[in-house]
Amino acid sequence: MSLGEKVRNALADDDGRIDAQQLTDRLAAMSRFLRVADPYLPDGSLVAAHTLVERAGSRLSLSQDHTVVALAGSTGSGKSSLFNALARLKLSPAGVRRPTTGAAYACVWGPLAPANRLLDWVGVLPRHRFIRESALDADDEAALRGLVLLDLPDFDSVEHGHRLEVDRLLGLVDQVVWVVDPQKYGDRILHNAYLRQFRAHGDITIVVLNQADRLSTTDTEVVLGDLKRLLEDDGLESAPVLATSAKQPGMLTELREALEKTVAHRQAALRRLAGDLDTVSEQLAEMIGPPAAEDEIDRATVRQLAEALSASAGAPAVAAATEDAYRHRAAIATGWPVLRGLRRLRPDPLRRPHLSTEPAASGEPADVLPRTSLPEADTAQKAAVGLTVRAVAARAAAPLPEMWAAPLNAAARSRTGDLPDALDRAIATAGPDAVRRPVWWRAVGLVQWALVLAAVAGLGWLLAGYAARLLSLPALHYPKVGQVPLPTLLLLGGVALGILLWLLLKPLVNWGARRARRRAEQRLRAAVTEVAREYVVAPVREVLNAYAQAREALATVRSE
Ligand SMILES: Nc1nc2c(ncn2[C@@H]2O[C@H](COP(=O)(O)OP(=O)(O)OP(=O)(O)O)[C@@H](O)[C@H]2O)c(=O)[nH]1
Ligand SMILES: [Mg+2]
Repeated sequence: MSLGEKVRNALADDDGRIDAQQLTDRLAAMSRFLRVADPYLPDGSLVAAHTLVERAGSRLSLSQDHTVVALAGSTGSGKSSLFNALARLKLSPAGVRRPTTGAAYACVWGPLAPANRLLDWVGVLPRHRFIRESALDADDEAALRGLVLLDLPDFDSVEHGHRLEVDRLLGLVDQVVWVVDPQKYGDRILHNAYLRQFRAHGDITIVVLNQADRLSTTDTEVVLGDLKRLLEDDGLESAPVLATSAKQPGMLTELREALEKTVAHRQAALRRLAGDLDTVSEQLAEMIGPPAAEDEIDRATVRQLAEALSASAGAPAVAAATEDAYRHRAAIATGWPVLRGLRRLRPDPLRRPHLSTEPAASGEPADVLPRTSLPEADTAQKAAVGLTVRAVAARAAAPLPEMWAAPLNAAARSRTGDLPDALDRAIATAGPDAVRRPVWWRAVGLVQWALVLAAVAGLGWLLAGYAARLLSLPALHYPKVGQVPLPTLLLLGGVALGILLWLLLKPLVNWGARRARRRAEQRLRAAVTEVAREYVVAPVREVLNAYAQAREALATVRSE
């Protein structure tokens, strides 16, 4: 079979190709997922994903014309012997001393220079790198051009460092050929610690039963059957299983063909990464659940929060003071003028020191925001705020997977330290100075004065009459209204009407005072709700937003 035929055959049965662009898009989505989820999820949970994204980035930026295939297995299974036999050169020492290979060897089919950066990244010592290309057998070896074959140390070594090196390399290579021998093919460590971990990688795994030359054909069949059964248990039923011998070149044909196919497809690197991406994204799937609700934090929860915050910030006291102040100021403006003076002696409820919005006398800069000096929240009020803040977090976390509860709670509480100041400023701005003097107050005030003037005029007139009588001057003749002399009417009518007017207006004043309180309450509630949204709900929304983005990104990673 010519090289061209071989490649065509190989490509003909190449089903399920991985599209490089699609893989890159999925990896980009994984980076996005990590970027948004990283600040909120536990450190340990994202390590595998971070490692994969970094490794994939590096591998894809390096030569995709090369396929890195590792020969892995237990000590003495014949990895180095197979490596040499495939290269048809004695490159890696094989022997009876166990373990023999301590650091990986590499053989590159084709020129070494283009593969050097890849080998630097994989981490093969420069003196352990060889090339397999000669003019003599050029055509024979041409089908393997692009193959970078690695001879790994043993994973079950008495040398601890060997296992670490094997584990590191197995994380980086594009394809693995597991080399087992007739004695140890059922090894527990091999199956549990290694093959099972590769179950997502059936498409880049080949298992060879080496040293088959030591078995009869029948025994080889029996062992192969047993090995396949074990591999099925490992979840690797799709991996090809071949019998090989490093000592008989004829027993390498199948393995060589399998490697030629791998090299021709140039798919192993992509498949490896796609398989890893599947595994990692499956693990991440438990961190993402249903979409976060549209209005994640319902009005009722926000209202409860605003109520607790209002109480803790003393908003009810301000509202009550607003009502009192309305009455106080109405009494001054519309009351019976003689009593107004007494009223004035009492302090305005909204001008009490604790509600004052004037900057303190301690020389604060003039542009500081207004603030009250209401008393600090008591323990019960603080506890109520704590509860409702946690309720906001719990409400948002309800539909989400468990691990989002902690970041949501932390977000809800992240700015609670700033809450007292913010609330105080909000109340100082929205609360006091709410009572504006209605026009009718002034009108009534004028009427009251007119009545007083009338009463005073009546009194003066009457006094003048008495004085005239005392001094035996000619008597004053008072005009009469009905039977009542006008001055008496002016005096009594002025006083009586003034008091009557004041009494009649009382319900109106009370109504106005209650309305002023309700308005103040509304304004305060709006201001406090604004603070609640900014300081508690917004940080929670930020986390929910990250969740939604992470969810969208993971969906892209998992779409195939
Ligand atoms: N008969 C026979 N002997 C083999 C075969 N492969 C390897 N051997 C022998 O098995 C012994 C171990 O071979 P190595 O190639 O050094 O084994 P290895 O897997 O590289 O061992 P480590 O480097 O220690 O991990 C050597 O004596 C080889 O000659 C084979 O296919 N058939
Ligand atoms: Mg070896």
